[in-house]
Amino acid sequence: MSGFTEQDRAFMQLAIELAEKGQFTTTPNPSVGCVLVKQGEIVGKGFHFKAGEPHAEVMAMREAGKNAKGATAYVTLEPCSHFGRTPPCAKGLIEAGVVKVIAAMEDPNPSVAGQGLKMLQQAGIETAVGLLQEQAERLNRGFLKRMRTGLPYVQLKMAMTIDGRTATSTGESQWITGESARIDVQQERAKASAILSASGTVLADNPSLNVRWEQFPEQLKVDYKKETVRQPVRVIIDSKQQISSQLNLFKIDSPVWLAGIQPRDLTDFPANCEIICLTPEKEQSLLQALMIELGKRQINSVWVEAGAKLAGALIEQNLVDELVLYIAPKLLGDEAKGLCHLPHLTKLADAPLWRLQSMEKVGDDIKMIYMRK
Ligand code: AOF
Ligand code: ZN
Repeated sequence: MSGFTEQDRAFMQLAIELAEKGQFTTTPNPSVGCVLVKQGEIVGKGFHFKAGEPHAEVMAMREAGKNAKGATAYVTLEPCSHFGRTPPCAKGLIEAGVVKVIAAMEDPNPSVAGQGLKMLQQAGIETAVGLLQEQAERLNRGFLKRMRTGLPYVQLKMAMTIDGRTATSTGESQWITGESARIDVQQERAKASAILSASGTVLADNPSLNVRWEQFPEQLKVDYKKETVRQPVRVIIDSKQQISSQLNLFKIDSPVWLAGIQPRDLTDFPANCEIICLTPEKEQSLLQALMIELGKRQINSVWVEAGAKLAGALIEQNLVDELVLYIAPKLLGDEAKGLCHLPHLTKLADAPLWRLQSMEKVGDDIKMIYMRK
């Protein structure tokens, strides 16, 4: 017996939909939604838009005004108990006279971690946790992984043919998937804190690896305005220092972090470029050291767009949380380039296993999301 009613479920569903409105902008903070309900009527709705700006509960309380007194709050994450960039929401809810708080999940942020709920309980407010928790977890998988492990959530994007090829034998790859899939990639990039690639891919394709708002579907543009576009940090693994300042990467005004093991003189580079000089500890790979560093830099999620080598290395080192595959209805044959380079894999029993999370049609292509088993 969960103790939650159908009505509770519907209000939490609405809170999750509100939280989704912040999914392109809140990093390094989580996306959070809040609905205040009194006698079955919604009196306030809110969501967290951006780090530094008010939390979801504050937005909902502002809308509710005096009506917050006696209301039940449905929040997708435990109300915070700490003074961060903003004051504690739990205190705000107490002062507003809210009588009950239903949270989809606890906040694993060590500054909160149950303290928000405790604060509410000590003030005599009834609390409940766990309503639509799975959806709430999925919404903030980046933030949650970083809070729980210190590492970012890694999504490896791969666009391929039916036979798992990414380019012809001569290297032609533009474009494997159709326009709809490429628009979908734009939205996925926009949700990520960082986009990761390697110098080989950047030198071959000269990509910008940015978010192009113009390509978003019209219905999304209603909530997600051009002026609010947040460009993810572009992280490029460039151990051999092959990246030059002339590349398209530097024509976009958002940070580029070049990761390697040597310091580098950046005199010729624009101000948006920074070096991440890694010193992996014993038994630690460069990629592991990079992920630890990105976590320290508050990167919640990493969207990887790279070639077979980096894809293979990330998989081999167990650094991928999610595969995002776009499969185009084309065949390129076995001379064409493969999806990921796994040279050490010789036994079937050693093949990394994945669990299908979702499958949908995007234009003429199929999008499949697999989670690491
Ligand atoms: C909430 N409601 O809407 C959000 C919460 O620096 P601050 O003040 O923005 O605090 C950020 C932390 O607060 C963040 O790491 C997470 O633990 C929590 N986020 N909490 O009650 C919200 N965005
Ligand atoms: Zn808060």
